[in-house]
Amino acid sequence: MTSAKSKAMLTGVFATLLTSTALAGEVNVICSAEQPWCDLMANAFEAENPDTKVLMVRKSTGETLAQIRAEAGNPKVDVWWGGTGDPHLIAAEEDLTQPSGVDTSKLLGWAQNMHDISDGKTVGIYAGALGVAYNVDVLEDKGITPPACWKDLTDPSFAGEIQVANPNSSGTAYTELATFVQLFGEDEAYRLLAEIGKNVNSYTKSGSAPSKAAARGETGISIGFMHGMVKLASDGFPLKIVAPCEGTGYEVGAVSIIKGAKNPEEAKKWVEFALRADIQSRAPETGSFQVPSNSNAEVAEESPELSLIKLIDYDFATYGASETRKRLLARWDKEVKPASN
Ligand code: S7P
Repeated sequence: MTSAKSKAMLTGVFATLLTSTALAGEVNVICSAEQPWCDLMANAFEAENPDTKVLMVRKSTGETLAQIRAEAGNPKVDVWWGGTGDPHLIAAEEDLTQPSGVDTSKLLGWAQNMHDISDGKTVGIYAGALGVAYNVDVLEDKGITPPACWKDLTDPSFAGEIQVANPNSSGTAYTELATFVQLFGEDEAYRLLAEIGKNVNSYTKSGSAPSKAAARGETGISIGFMHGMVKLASDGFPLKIVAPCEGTGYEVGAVSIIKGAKNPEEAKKWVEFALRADIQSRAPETGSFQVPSNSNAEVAEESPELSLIKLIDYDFATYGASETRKRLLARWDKEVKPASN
């Protein structure tokens, strides 16, 4: 082969490589839902958008907030999908996310509310109520009476039996902390949480871990979202779910586009995709039984019926404010964490 000819061929190969790199889009997503749902979303998005590669990692909500704070100015992430709404609202307030410009007219009121209070920087994708689960076999074997109320969890009969996540890393546990403050007032909330802390065997990083541990019988009781507990019970684990007698808080899971996202078009496409009724209706395929935010999406039979649960009027504007979270977490670190054994 002459050098001119081989040079021409190389140029051709090189040009093809360059063109294909330039054509292929990508979207970097942090997923704060459960892994199977994250995987379904990534695969379904790629199937519809064959030119776009989804690069996804799964992280808890508090961890994600810490990452996007650290990367502000040079974001590596385009979209944050899933996870409890308060940290999404905090990211919006701290100017870490940007308005998506999506149509929210098909969404239920609680999902639009997230959009309204964040100036369009986040939007609700699902809702779920907080509750308590217990392993029937574990409590029966130990002769422990199951709890019915939040306050019951302070009872010494539950010593070493309760597992819950750490609200610094977990959105689920932050929802619990904010729920206690709204139900009982701040000082009483911390007193109760410290009392419960004496019965806690572990503060986990992820919010779904305690109920998985309770399902396996590694702990008697867990605090978490009821939809996660329902999934484990429907898988056959001996879990019973309690809607605490005092009432309970709930999450509005959210999606946000990171400010300065390197792939803004793909990011917006992702948000539109995530809000679609047909896409939200697929969550139960992965055992995700949150209530979907699109009014035309199918609600799984297994999804806890929120209207039958005594829900508090969760104040997202207050508990999704940066200053509130900082103050509540500092107090939790000082008064609750050290109380555990
Ligand atoms: O996907 C299940 C779920 O309960 O996990 C999310 C949660 O915020 C992420 O876990 P962390 O508590 O570890 O942050 C919820 O939004 C969602 O419903």
